[in-house]
Amino acid sequence: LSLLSDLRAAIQNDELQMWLQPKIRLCDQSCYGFEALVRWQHPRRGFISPAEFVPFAERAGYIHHVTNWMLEKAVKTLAQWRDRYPTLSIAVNVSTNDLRDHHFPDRVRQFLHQYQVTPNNLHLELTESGIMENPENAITLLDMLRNTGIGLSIDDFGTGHSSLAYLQKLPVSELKIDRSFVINLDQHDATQKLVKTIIDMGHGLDLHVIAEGIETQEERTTLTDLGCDAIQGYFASKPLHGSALDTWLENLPRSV
Ligand code: G
Ligand code: G
Ligand code: MN
Ligand code: NA
Repeated sequence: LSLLSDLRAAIQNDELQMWLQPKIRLCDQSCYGFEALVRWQHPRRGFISPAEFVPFAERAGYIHHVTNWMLEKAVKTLAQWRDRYPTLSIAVNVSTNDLRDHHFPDRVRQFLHQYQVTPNNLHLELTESGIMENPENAITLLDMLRNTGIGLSIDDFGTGHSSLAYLQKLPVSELKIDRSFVINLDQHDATQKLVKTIIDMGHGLDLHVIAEGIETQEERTTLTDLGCDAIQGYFASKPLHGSALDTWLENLPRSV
């Protein structure tokens, strides 16, 4: 319970941070956007991992406050980037609980309007397991979001028991292959075949396919050979914040 009041205070006092991890195209190694990852620097307890407090906030019915905070931060950042980096996207992780709220698409639209940000610069990541908990409801909400022009990604793909029938109906634009398939991919022939099948299926559905958690050159080379579109992971860059993020952005070519 005290963690909940601390989280409330953290949101009020801006103790949360948005870290950004680059998403890199494999065709030319260019950066097209970032995934936003929440971090909590607690004044007494120190760093608290989202792996700990996100599930807690979900159970406490409080996750929408975290999502709202991240959405506003992401949209504010996109507004700051408008002139210098007009094509970069930021993808915010959305909880299954957020999808139960039918006002969610309106809240997202309000932020975009408030900060005058183009919808296609904002992406939302939804986990495969979250979508499949209530696919009919998810499709209704995702249709509303997609009609606004926001990009939608299926996160942690391959771990959430997708029905292929639903996959075809989901108005998503990107599929993110879960990190578990990528670990030492270069050394595992059977996993390579599986990943190739996922990539081909994604392309068959006109989806952009990105693999997450790439840590080595060998994993990147294998994914390039398998036809994957993009990667995210420590090999390209850890999540960035503050001056490290500024430096990364300054080193981008101007016309990305
Ligand atoms: O960033 P890290 O790997 O520590 O994140 C751990 C877990 O927390 C991951 O499953 C990640 O998807 C999730 N996570 C990180 N940031 C957010 C966020 O802003 N919202 C939600 N709902 N989950 C997040
Ligand atoms: O569940 P989700 O896919 O959103 O989780 C993203 C999390 O994975 C982030 O918290 C991020 O810190 C972490 N992450 C990002 N890249 C790598 C990587 O290359 N290796 C590992 N082990 N974790 C990563
Ligand atoms: Mn994610
Ligand atoms: Na992810």
